[in-house]
Amino acid sequence: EIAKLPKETLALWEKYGADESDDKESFQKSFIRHVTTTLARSIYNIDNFSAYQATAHSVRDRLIKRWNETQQTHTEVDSKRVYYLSLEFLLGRSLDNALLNLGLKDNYGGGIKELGFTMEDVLEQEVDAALGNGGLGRLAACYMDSLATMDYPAWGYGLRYTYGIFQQRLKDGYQIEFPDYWLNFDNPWELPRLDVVVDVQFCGSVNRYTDEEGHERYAWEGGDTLQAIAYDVPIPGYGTKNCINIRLWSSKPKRQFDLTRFNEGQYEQAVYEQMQAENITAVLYPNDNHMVGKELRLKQQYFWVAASLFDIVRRFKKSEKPWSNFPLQVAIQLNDTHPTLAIVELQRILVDLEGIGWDEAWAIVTQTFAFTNHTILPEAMERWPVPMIQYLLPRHMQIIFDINLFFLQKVEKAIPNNRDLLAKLSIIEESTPQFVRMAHLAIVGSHRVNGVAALHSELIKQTIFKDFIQFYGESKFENKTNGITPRRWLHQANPKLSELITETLGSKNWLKNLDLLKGLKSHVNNKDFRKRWVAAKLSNKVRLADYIQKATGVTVNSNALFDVQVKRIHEYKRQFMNILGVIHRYNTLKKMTSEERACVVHRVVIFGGKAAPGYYIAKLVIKLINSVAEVVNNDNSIEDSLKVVFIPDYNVSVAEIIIPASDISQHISTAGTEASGTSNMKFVLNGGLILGTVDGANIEICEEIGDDNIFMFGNLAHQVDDLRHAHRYRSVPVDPSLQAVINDIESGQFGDSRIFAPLINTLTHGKDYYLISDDFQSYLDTQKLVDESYKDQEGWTTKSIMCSAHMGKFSSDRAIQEYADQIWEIKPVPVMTKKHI
Ligand code: GL7
Repeated sequence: EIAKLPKETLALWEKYGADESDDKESFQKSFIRHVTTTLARSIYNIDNFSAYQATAHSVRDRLIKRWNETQQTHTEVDSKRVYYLSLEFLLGRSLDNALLNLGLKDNYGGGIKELGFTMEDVLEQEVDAALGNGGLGRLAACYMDSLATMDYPAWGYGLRYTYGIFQQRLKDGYQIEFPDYWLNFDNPWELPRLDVVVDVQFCGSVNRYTDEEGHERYAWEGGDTLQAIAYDVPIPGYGTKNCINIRLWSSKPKRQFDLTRFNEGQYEQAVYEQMQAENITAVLYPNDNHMVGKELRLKQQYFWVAASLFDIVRRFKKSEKPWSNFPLQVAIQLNDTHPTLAIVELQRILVDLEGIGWDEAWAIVTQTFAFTNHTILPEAMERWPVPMIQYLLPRHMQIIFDINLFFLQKVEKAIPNNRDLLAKLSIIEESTPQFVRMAHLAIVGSHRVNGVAALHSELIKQTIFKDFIQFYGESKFENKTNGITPRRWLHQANPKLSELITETLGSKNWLKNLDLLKGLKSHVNNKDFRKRWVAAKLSNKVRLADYIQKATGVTVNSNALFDVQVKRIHEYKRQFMNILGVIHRYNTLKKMTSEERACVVHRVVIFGGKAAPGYYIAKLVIKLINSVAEVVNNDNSIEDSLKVVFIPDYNVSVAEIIIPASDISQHISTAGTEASGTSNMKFVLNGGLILGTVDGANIEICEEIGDDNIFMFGNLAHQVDDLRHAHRYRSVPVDPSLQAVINDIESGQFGDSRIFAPLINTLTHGKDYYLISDDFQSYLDTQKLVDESYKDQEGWTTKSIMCSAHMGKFSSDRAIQEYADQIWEIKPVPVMTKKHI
């Protein structure tokens, strides 16, 4: 109640309100203040890590100011907001990004130097926020950057895992996992909101009763109650005051002490329950494109969804608008099926708690939600056993059955007498036990469903969601091709190239309008520009070579062709095919004379990526890569013409070093399996070429940059089924080059071949599900083409420039604009600068 405060009080607030300026001296003052007060240190005992902390706190102060102004503006304007529900936000480091987005980098860089540190050393101290597995989690982070940059009123909702994705180390060439206890030191990038607490209920029972008006109602009672505590992560936009919020929930027991138990001497039991409650947000599940049906994961999903919806509904109710306005004020995007229970939860809130009739409530729900599908792999489809949901969320299970009943009644009415269709569309899979198909629930409960690249969006209509088209028609299903933020993935990760682009185009506007990159085309023949383009790439390669030396002990030559495949290790992504190709190359080199070898392009083949801890075959691929590297790197007879490295613990920060240094990167999934891929976009934006299959976003990248500038190979998606069928009649691979490589492995060239037998087995006896044999010759041929092209360094440079110049489409700003206009129907809300009251 500001209005009721005395004038003098208001004047004080105005006078002393936080005035954090952005100049060098203000930074230095705040740095020293944080060293001495926040950290309780002095000039005598401050190391790089404390310098990082003090810098981070200084930036945090400025972020909070913008964050406050943004939230106040949004409350005041009260226009429609979008809520992005994602179980993963793979943010990486924050300091450099915040400095660049806030425009503080130069002043702070100069300021910190005078204080006796270098910005580079300070930035290196930060640990990644690794609350995600791979592409899906990083996409959420890029989208938040774009939402902030484009002034959209948006919130992210996720979980504050105590342990992010595991750290990967190598022992004897095998992956071993270590816990990622990232909150070991204080985390300056979150604002604990210990006052924002939401009760979340589990188990209990459902009781029917009749209300005063004689309506039949249901009450969910009893069971356990946990608490969700909010931690807010400010996300600053680039070149704007807008600073949006990701709210991450952490679980806590409802009572600190169960006093009765305590008095009864059941101290251990009381503490145990407390631990159980904290368990829920303890760890991120480390699976990428693979569902593991653990009860704890389902609990995570509901805990997160319940807390988030309570928060969203509470915010809406403050405005005192009628419920029918809810979809005009609120858009909720479901990042994959993980938050699908939100659909059920909102229906429950409206019907059970707000007393709204079922149909009216359901109309509100379906107009509010939209759903993004990120994969067609069958093993990734979420299905939960009905008994498990019944036990944890008894009222939700009833509501799901009702949603299904009313949905199937509509289908029956529209397409009568088609029991087969009903079974196929049903949200319930009629197995023993029954399962809930989360994708079906997400489709039925949303007004829009989208895939993440053109091919993928077509394929979902033809395969996994085919039967829904019969009922809904095509218009509910659409495409939103993924994008990446050019701020982090070019400006921040590749400062030399960013500077060259800015100088060449005459302004930094391209960072907010990536289509402007096409202005580079008219400079493609400019000698000085080309020279600097090549120099930037070389210096990035030197930086990566240093990193490789430190991380693996292997020395690589920065003048060699850097050939990169970094991504989660998965059979469908075919790192196996890559290393089989490397073996082929190695044995070809060995057969050459010294003179012949003098003519070949030297290569450094770089791998990186984590395998899910339970994914045995993927882990064997890592072992094979390391076994091959061991032999190749120590074979002097091939004279440095080939090196193989596996960079451990691939994460966002490591990606920022690798991506700008790549000459060619491999995106070689079996056609039709990679929904989009997003690292492909990052490589090309940085002037790296792609060796890829006709899959995911590779296809659209090819359309934009032209097929002269990309190396595509392999069978097409529509051929995959027939090829798989044909495998059934053969016992060994059909491709002779592949068979030769298998023979090399089996001869023991890379150590005890028995280790690799299970891996080789995936190729033989009618399997080879991912079509390595079918694509192998085409892969080798295209690799040859890469070598030939690289020999023409001038031609290569032209390709490299043309690649970057045509990447405008793949900015996440474009993607977010499409979501905002076509799905969410939200408008930008520029931040009004406020006084401090
Ligand atoms: C993924 C897809 O595999 C990937 O191709 C896509 O780029 C990404 C973002 O849309 O989503 N789907 C998925 O389940 N994971 C992905 O990375 C884990």
